[in-house]
Amino acid sequence: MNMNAISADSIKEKLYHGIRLTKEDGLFLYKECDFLDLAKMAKAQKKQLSGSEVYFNVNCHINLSNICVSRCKFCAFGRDKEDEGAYSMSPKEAFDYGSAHVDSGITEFHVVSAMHPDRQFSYYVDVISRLHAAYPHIHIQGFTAVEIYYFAQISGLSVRRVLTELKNAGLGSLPGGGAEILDDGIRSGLCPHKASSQEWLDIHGTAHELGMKTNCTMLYGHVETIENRVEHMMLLRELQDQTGGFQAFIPLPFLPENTGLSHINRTSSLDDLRTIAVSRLMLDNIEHIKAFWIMLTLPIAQISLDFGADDLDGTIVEERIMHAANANTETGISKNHMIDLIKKSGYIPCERDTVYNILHRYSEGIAEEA
Ligand code: V47
Repeated sequence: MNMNAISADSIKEKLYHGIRLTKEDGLFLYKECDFLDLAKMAKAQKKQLSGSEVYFNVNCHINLSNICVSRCKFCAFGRDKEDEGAYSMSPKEAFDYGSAHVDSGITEFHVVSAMHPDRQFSYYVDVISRLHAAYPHIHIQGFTAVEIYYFAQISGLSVRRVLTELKNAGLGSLPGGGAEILDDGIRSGLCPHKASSQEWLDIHGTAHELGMKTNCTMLYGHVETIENRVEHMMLLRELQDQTGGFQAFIPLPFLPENTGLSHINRTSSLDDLRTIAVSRLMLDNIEHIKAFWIMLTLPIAQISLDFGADDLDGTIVEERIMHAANANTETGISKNHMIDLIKKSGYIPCERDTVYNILHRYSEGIAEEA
């Protein structure tokens, strides 16, 4: 008998003793592990980290523009300037859009744009400054690392300086987008004009050094292999060992409709749930795994809470990037709907702010664990 063979039992044993899983363990979990064994292990890890709590926030996405010079193959959102449906908000329009949603109790503006051909870096600083000056109590999470990289290119400033100026204007943290798959072979086919894998990682490392928390994502279900996915997780884990600045990992299933890869089938729900569970087990140093319901759909996001996820993102108000690729979900849901979904899964809904301070625990009617 091969004593070194990987099995669900050998992985359980490692988890029990707090031993870090290897790349080979990750490949086993993806390719061979029984689905329900995997779910059990991931749920146990989730319970150890966050008990019965499941987090969400009340946020408003502001997508400043869809005019983009990058035109990544996986994206249905980007347009050329002269294309039908191309838009770009002025700083005032962005401010008015955000302001219109302030009374609904949001605690976060989630500001993401595109690599716009003409906007100067000062435009982005202006947008953040206006929102922050008027609503200093609302956290602004904004600009993926690829946007930060682009701002450095168009301004001639260093990444550190770009981040510092945005932080001084009121930017609180960075979202996790733009990571796609951290493999330059894959990136050269998928998004050749964007920051490389190392540049993406370095920008997050710099943000962490500047005291800004960030999230990280993985876009999966296109041309990558399972090996690419596990290696992607290990690169994130490595950076997190050094900086501790990642708050949450968000696996994003690729939505092929209206993209340059529309011949690819949408991921299966089994793959989505397996990816959530594997990430919970591999990313032992990232506290939260977010099930982004906009792409997973609400029912799968709800089930993912038993596969290791502990966060359902936000109420969102109006999401545009995924809906350009026919996400087949609402563009936003109410807070009560979010609370109800989490409660019906047997978990305690906890409204959080962007950096995971708990604002309200909705524990009525839910049994607390001893
Ligand atoms: O980087 C674009 C992805 C990301 C498609 O940090 C697509 O909390 C699937 O980063 N199918 C942007 N995915 C969104 C993002 C994000 C979303 C939610 C929460 C957070 C967070 C961050 O969306 C892009 C890309 O990976 N994306 N097009 C598509 N067709």
